[in-house]
Amino acid sequence: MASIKVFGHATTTSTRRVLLTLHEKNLDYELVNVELKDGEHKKEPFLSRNPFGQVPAFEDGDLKLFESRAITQYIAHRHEDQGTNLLPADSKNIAQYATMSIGMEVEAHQFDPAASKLAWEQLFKHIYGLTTDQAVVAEQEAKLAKVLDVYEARLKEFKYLAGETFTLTDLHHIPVIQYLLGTPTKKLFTEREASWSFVSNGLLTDHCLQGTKEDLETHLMKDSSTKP
Ligand SMILES: N[C@@H](CCC(=O)N[C@@H](CS)C(=O)NCC(=O)O)C(=O)O
Repeated sequence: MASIKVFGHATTTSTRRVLLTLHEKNLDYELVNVELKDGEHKKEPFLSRNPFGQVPAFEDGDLKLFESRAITQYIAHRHEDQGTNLLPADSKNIAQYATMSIGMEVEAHQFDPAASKLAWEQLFKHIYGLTTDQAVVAEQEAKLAKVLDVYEARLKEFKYLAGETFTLTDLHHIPVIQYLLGTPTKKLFTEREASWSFVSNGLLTDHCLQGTKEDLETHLMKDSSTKP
């Protein structure tokens, strides 16, 4: 039995952030499905894992964690010498680490709020038979475009968002970008040359969740009440 357990739902971007990290590290794990449509995340026993009632939660032996980005950092450090290195080239270099941290904060607080709302409006609402609110899409695309302009300038200078090597900063973006590429918002990436090269070459060819892509599509088709 795997000592690592992820409590979450395979369609949600936060759960996928953790699954992707485990894949990059070639680690065995068990995904314990938390059925959001039945409200399992808002009651016990899940609330004992995350009192805020959001997926994912995580267990490695006696250690219990929640917050996807804290979990990915734990995995990246704990298994630093295994699979893809997800930390700065010199993980003991505080300046390099701080640069990666800035990227992770920007993803969480600038990129993800707009990107997740766009995925919900255009992809998940569509699947659930709800109507996309185009005013929300326009508003969130304007916000996302500003973030991508910052990324574009950076990616003209560096291969990845935190420098010349792939790190957690880049990985944290992948789940929602994979969703957005199936929506008209894809244009925000394709019309920015360096960003599109980064997404289409660096992120999605080398580091996407190949192993569970089909599972994801299956889940999306059959489960019609799970928010991203
Ligand atoms: N900051 C949290 C966010 C978790 C989160 O928003 N999870 C969503 C799925 S992506 C969720 O549980 N949504 C259901 C809800 O909030 O009721 C993390 O990164 O783990």
